[in-house]
Amino acid sequence: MKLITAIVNKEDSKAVCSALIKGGFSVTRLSTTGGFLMAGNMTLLIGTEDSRVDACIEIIAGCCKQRTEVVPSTSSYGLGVATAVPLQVTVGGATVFVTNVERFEKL
Ligand code: 2BA
Repeated sequence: MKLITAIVNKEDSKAVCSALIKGGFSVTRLSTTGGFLMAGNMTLLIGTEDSRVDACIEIIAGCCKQRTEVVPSTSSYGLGVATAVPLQVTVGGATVFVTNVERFEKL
């Protein structure tokens, strides 16, 4: 068995969850915050058999888009002079980790 941890954009999370549930997967959603942009995202936990991992990732990939975010960034020119330069960052579609599950119990 595997645990799939998928960090997805908040805007995609409803569609991903619906598609995963329709595909017969069990999903837990956690509201999380990205450490770089400090913006809200959604982390999905999906426990599934090894044979269904690729199907799960395909569903996630089909629902998650890449987006460009513009974030303020400060550039320093020395002598105490600094200006705010907008920085473009490409976010997503999804960041996915697949880990082995040693033991799975429903008590
Ligand atoms: P954030 O940490 O807010 O990162 C948002 C986007 O900012 C990232 O998109 C990436 O394009 C950029 N970014 C992140 N750290 C950076 C850095 N040190 N320098 C320059 N640019 C940086 P994604 O890679 O698509 O990641 C989206 C979200 O997925 C991240 O939000 C974070 O919550 C999570 N994530 C991504 N990689 C991770 C990892 N290796 N471990 C844990 N969480 C991760």
